[in-house]
Amino acid sequence: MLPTDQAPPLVLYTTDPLNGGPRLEELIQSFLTPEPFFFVRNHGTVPRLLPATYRLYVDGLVQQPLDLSLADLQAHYAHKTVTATLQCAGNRRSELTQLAPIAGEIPWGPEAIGTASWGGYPLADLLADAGVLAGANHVAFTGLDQIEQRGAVIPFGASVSLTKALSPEVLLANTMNGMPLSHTHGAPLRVVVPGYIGARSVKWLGRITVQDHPSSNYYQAHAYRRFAPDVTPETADWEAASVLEAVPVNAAICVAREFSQGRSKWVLLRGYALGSGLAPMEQVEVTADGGHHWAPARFLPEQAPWTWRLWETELALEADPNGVAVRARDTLQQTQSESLAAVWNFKGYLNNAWHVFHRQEGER
Ligand SMILES: Nc1nc2c(c(=O)[nH]1)N[C@H]1C(S)=C(S)[C@@H](COP(=O)(O)O)O[C@H]1N2
Ligand SMILES: [Mo]
Repeated sequence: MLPTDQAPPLVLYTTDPLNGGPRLEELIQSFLTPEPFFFVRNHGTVPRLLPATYRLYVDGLVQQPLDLSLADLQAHYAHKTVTATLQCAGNRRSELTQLAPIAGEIPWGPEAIGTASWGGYPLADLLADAGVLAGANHVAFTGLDQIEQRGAVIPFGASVSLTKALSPEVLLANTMNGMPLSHTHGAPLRVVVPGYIGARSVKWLGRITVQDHPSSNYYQAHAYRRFAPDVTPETADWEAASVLEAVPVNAAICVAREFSQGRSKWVLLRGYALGSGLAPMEQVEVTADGGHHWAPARFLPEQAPWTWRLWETELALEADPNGVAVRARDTLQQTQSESLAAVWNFKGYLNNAWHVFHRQEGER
C-alpha cells in the first residue's frame, strides 16, 4: 500500500458513476471532514452546471411559483450555516454481505459518512415566499443529473415531509466547510437534510415541488426502501415497504492501534457514533468479549445537534483487536442491534448492528 500522504484521499468503488470513500483512519482525523475526504455517492455522471445560467424552480402547490438565479438567491435570502453529518443509507453494507450476497449495490464499509459545515439558504424561507397551499404534505427535490436507469434517462429525486422541509436545519447549500460546493458534492446548489439518509440531500438541485404525495422519482418510490430480513427481491412488495428516512443510532470503530505499556498490551480504539439528531448521544461502549463486559469510551469534545460524535478509548488486550465491538446509545435510550441477522435486508440499508472491528477493514 502507498504511504497515506501519496495515496489519493478517496478509495473508489466505481469511477463512472464516481463512488468512493476515505480510509477509516483518515475519516475520523477531525470533527469536520475535509472536502477531499468526504465520501462521494453518485448514481450517474457528475453534471458540470454553469453558475451563470443556473435556475432553481419552485412549483406545485404554491401561491407563487419561483424561478431564481444564484444572484436572486443571494440577494433575497439569508445565508445560514448548519453543521451536519451526512450518511449514506448503504453505509456498512459490506458487513451484511457476510450473511448473504447483496447484488448490484456498493459494498460500503463504515466510510460512507462525513460531517461538514454547510452554508446555504433555509428551504423554509423559499417556501414562505412561494406560499404553501392547503393540501401540501411533501416537498420533492429533482436533481439535474441524467441517470441511465432501466433503459430510460432520469434525474435523481427525493422528497421529505412538509414538516421536515419547514424545519430550520434544512438548507439549500452552496458552501461546504466555508468553500464553494464542489461539482462532485452538488454545485452550484444541493439540499442538505440533516438527520435523514444521504439520499434525501439531493445534489445539483433543479426543482423543488410542493405536493400532496411523496416523490414518485425511482430513487424514492422504489430504490431506498427498507425490508424485513426474510423478504427477498422476489417477494418484495415495494409499495408496502417502509421508506427510509431518519438514520438510526449507529457507531463504528475506525482505528485500532496496539501499544504496550510496561508489560501490558493495550489497544487504542477510535471511531464515530451518531443518531438521527433528535437526541444527543449518551454513551459509547466497547467490548472485547462478545458483549459480556462493556467499557465506556470518551467522547471527543466537539459536538453539534446534527452531527456525529467522535470517541476514543484504550482497552487492555492480550489478543489482537479483531473482534472488538462497539455500540452507542442516545439519551432516548435508543441503541443498536447485536446481530447483523436482525438488521439484514436484501438491499443492505441502514446496518446499525454492533460494529465488530476487523483489521482489513480498518486498513482499507
Ligand atoms: N442529484 C443527486 N443527488 C444525490 C445523489 C445522486 O446520485 N444524484 N446521491 C444521493 C446519495 S444516495 C447520497 S448518500 C448523497 C451523497 O452525497 P455526497 O456525494 O456529497 O457525499 O447524495 C445524494 N444526493
Ligand atoms: Mo446514499
